[in-house]
Amino acid sequence: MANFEPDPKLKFTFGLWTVGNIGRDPFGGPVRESISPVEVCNLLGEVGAYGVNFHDNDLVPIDASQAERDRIVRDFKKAMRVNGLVAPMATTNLFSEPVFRDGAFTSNNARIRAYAIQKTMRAMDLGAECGAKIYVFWGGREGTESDATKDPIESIKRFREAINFLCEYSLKQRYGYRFAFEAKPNEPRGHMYFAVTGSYLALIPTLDHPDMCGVNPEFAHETMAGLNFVHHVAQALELKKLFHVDLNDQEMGRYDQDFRFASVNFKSAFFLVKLLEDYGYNGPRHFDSHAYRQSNYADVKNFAAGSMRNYMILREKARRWNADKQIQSLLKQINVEDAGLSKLTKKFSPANAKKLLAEPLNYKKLAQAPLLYEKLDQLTNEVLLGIR
Ligand SMILES: [Mn+2]
Repeated sequence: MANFEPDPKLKFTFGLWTVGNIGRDPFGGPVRESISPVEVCNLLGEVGAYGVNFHDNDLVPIDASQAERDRIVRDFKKAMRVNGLVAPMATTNLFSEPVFRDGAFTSNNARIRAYAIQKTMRAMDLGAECGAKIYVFWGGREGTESDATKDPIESIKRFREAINFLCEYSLKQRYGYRFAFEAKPNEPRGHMYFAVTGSYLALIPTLDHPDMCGVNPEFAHETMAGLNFVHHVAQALELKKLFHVDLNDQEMGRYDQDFRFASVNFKSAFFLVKLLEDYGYNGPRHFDSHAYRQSNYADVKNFAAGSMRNYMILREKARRWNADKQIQSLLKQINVEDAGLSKLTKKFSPANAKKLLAEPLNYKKLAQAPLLYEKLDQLTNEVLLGIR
């Protein structure tokens, strides 16, 4: 029996706002007492997490004095040390305060845009002080309800300008940050800018420092829009832009549920874990999710432990899938190789094009190659369902 204890090499992290979530929703107030950052660290230490992430104001209240700030940071760093935690990622809250109700970097007000950049610089200082090397940008309020209110082209330019400024700030301060952009399709604004991971992958090459910028895709986000999350992560991985990943779960087409990882979509979660493991993803695996509103803090621990345990179980399933002789033989049969033709199509040249045009490729004969996909998928299910 495999050991499904959390493996520190997999860098399982939780945000302060995840296990510290007090269960507020648009229709009801908190159902759990709020707990301090130190108490969150103690909880994460107990369940064997690797690290803890935070927004600036999860840790330091927005109106805290310098002395309060310093005391909070000192206590937090001590709690991390005591519990064997690190803080690999930090981010900015650019969405809770009324000032950001029409966006931060894309606000129509130049003063609010400047304030958003200023707030982010301070939050980057705080993150660096706690050891963070990844800086996440989720454009919480970057969007519109009516496109009468903002020029979408101007919004892209404003966002780019802010990121370019902040890249320079990180470089000047020698923080060594890598920026990770997080897309979300349809919440909380009526129409969100940069709605999917691919939107950011297209933006990055247009920035002044594309090398220090990547993405932080979140399982629930592409899934709530009915899209295939695994494919989005694959595109980021293939471009070497997967700097961070947010693991949770979500029923398609519903509200932002942020469920425990792999609690709903076992099969997609399996293919995601298999992708990350097969291609040696080495960044933090962050659970951006929270316990059910019915849970007390004892159950919040079950939520956190279950998130990591599900990943460990799916990693074992992926190993089993890769080692399965029947699955491997089917894969071999499906992937038809032809060294001569592959040499021709690898790179265009007039000679290769001429040879390729002369090849007697018959579409009727080619269509006869068997594709036993029902078999392969059934075997996959049997691995997942625990009978193989
Ligand atoms: Mn997230």
